[in-house]
Amino acid sequence: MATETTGEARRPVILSGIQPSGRLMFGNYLGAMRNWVRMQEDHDCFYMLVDLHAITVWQKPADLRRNTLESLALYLAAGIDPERHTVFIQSHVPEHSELAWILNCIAPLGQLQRMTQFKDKSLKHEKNLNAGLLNYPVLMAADILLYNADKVPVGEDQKQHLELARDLAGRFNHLYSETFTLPEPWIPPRSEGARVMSLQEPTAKMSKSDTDPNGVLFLLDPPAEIKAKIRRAVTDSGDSIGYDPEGRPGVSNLMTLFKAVTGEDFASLEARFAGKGYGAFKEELGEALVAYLSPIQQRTRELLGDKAQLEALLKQGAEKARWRARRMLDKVQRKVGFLPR
Ligand code: ATP
Ligand code: LTN
Repeated sequence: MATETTGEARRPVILSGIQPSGRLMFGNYLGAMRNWVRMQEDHDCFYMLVDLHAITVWQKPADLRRNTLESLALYLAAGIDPERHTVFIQSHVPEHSELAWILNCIAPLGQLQRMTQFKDKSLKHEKNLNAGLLNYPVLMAADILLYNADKVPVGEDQKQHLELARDLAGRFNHLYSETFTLPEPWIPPRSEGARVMSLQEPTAKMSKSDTDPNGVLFLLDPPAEIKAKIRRAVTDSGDSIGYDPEGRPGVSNLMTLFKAVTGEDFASLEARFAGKGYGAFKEELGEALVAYLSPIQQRTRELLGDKAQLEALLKQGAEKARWRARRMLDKVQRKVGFLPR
């Protein structure tokens, strides 16, 4: 693990980000945000909104602006502390794009073309098959390596991108000299939300940009909507409650949500709802989700009421991040052979 020369013991660095490509949903929360909050105790954390990544898919400018600010408010409402840690918008720190360019020049094209997300998104966005979609994971590697992050808390879908970040770090260290820390992914267990599934199509992951909003539980959905979405959620044939993600993905997904918001384990849920059918289970789950999300929603609304304060926080976050990022980028540029400015 790299050490800083400040004299203080270095706390491990955590870094992660979410795309403001839509409104944040429960998969983002369980796969990422909730763990970010927990990791703040004993780590030095960098949490971003990755707007440069978001525009690899067409974003209406007004939506991008709204989603970025709303997501920032949700980060804070969920418990992220911008005073003790660093919260910022990716495009406010131009060093990310600068390092991404250098890493692009050592990234094997074949490996980028084999990325699952690239293949999926190219099929989905055939009419906007841009180079950003291919280079997406290189920019993500730049995000991580700029801060020498030790651990990157993400959902399961990001595992392959983390492997690329490690490969690029290793390749740069080998070509030039020891520079970057090799980052480790930190992925929660499946039963705790590493891969929350769509409520309408439980074999596909829940995704904030899904074209069917019924499949997605948005963090800011009004209570009546949350309950209705859970009532309409696709379950499996049969009517018993049992955890089996392969065989019964629908009910297992709902059980994961239940456990996440109440802490009740699967055995207890199975016993308590035995013989009661899906109806009673879904009603209780809807109530539990509303109870869990209401305080977060309330706090988000309050924060969004003071835009000037959010903007001031962002300014402060960008300054903290830039200071760290600049030092690393200077070192990298020197090693590559660029003349100092
Ligand atoms: P998009 O739909 O625009 O591709 P997304 O909703 O899939 O976005 P991202 O912004 O790509 O979300 O991901 C942000 C974080 O949320 C990542 O750590 C990712 O692994 C996690 N995440 C996304 N979807 C899920 C999910 N269904 N279950 C668990 N974690 C998820
Ligand atoms: N690709 C990530 C978002 C992301 C990210 C990062 C996550 C961009 N840069 C750096 C962790 C660390 C996603 O979740 N889709």
